[in-house]
Amino acid sequence: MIWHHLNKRYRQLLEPGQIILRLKTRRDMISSTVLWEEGGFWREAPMHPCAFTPHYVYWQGELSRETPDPLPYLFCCRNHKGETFFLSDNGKPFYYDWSHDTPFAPLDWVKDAIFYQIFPDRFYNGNPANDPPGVKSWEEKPTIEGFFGGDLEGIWLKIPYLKFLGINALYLNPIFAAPSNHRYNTSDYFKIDPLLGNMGDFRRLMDSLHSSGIRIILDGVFNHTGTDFFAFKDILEKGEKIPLYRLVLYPQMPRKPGPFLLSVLVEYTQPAQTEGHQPRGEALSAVGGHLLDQGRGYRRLAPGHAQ
Ligand SMILES: [Ca+2]
Repeated sequence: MIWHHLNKRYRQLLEPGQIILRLKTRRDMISSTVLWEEGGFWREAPMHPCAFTPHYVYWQGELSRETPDPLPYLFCCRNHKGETFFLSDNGKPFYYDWSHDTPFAPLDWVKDAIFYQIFPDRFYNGNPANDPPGVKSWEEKPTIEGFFGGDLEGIWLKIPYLKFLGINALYLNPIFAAPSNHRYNTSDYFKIDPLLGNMGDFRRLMDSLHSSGIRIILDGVFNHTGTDFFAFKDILEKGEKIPLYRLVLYPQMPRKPGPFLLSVLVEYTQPAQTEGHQPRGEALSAVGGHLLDQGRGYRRLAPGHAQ
């Protein structure tokens, strides 16, 4: 079996004209090539295995496109029995119109990074004073909605342990204000969740991590908000009369806020007419700028997720 999907996991632009294509096969395939048409001729480039799972191989091939036209391509694979298989789009080539895609340039330092991921509520409780009522004891069984009181001070206190592990990069699940323990339902992108600490705690953590040679990546969740986000509450209050927003993922008006996050993407369509409301791109830059104001740099990652 051979799989190829028309998304960024399977085809990606490194720079204009430099294209990566990926393929997934069962492990009995021993070679794969990508064929593409350029100037009326079909060309062929080898693909190399880039990842393995117990049952599958992911292959990757790179090619240079000399024209901005959509790229016609298909794949050829051979298994250990010498049998040849082709993958096309129902008998026709796949087409990749890359002219509107943004190139993705990998960060050099990531190649040597050893990451440690922290779910802040569950890592270490460094400051019991900011625990919520009903906080669970550390030995209790985790639940979907329970809090254990982990916080930024706890991470700061454990920096020596992180250094001992030999990591040099930290990935934090969301730390901005949100009512859940996972904090993927953001209510305020400019505020550290009070259960985790404050901006002073954040600055101290940044300084200590950086002086320890550890980089940090924050999980910025911008493709949906929580039900406490001001714009979402505005929609619930004013309903379809509101002219300011356009619901993107949910064309129907929500009937009620869910107990969990509602993936409602609010797009600012008339920023000039309402004071204090920003177009989406400017709003995201404002969040980044807010972090920069703390003396830190930021870079937007995962372009398909946080646009
Ligand atoms: Ca705490």
